[in-house]
Amino acid sequence: MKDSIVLITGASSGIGEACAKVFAKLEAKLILTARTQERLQPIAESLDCEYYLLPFDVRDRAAVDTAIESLPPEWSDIDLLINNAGLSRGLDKFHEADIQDWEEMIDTNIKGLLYMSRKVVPDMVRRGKGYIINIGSTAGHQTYPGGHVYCATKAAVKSITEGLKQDLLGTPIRVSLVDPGLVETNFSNVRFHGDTERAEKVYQGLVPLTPDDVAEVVLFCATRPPHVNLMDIVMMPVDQAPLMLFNRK
Ligand code: 8X3
Repeated sequence: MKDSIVLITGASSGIGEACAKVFAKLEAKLILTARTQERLQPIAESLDCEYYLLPFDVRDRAAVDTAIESLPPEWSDIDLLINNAGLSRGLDKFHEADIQDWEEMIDTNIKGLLYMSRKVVPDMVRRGKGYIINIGSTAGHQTYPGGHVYCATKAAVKSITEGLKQDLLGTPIRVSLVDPGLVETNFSNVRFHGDTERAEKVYQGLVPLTPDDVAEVVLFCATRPPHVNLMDIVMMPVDQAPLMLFNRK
């Protein structure tokens, strides 16, 4: 990975931040993106590697285009795009859910990932070099009560990943999906709009994955030989099994 240019969306916390750390250890050159520079700066300063900070909102298509176009030539040949930016909002029944929550999840998890990929992948194809790793979720494989739209966005990420792989067949570009289950980050806190007590309950009585666990798998994908394409890695804590509902109340 030394000197490879790795762009990570949502790099200011959780899985994105953990990815930055593991790729920095291998001396990759990191383009870290998130909505605000202030949250990226301290993370970047803790890394022992070259970095470039690119604050923008993946939900804003024009901002995505401008940000990528603004990269200086020495940073513009992106070797690995990690589409990590994503969130969940709400766990209410479908007929009681806040439509604004839906908009935010669809705009970030689906449209943001599409804008980023559509902007970055053509150049990878032109150069005959590149790799896209999307962060999905076990929620893309199973819908749980109150999960309707969040699960749908992650199912969309799975479909988009497969579609991209289909359409890149015949090129050396690789595409992978990493689907984590319960990972203890601020994910649930964001989902419950800052209700920390409720968020903590999600992980009570079990040992969840850590962001580092997921980042190690992303790194494993990225360090396979060039002819190996890991398509979809579903990972969960030992304390989780498919179709378990947990404390999602
Ligand atoms: C995160 C996993 O099960 O909390 O995407 O939705 S879950």
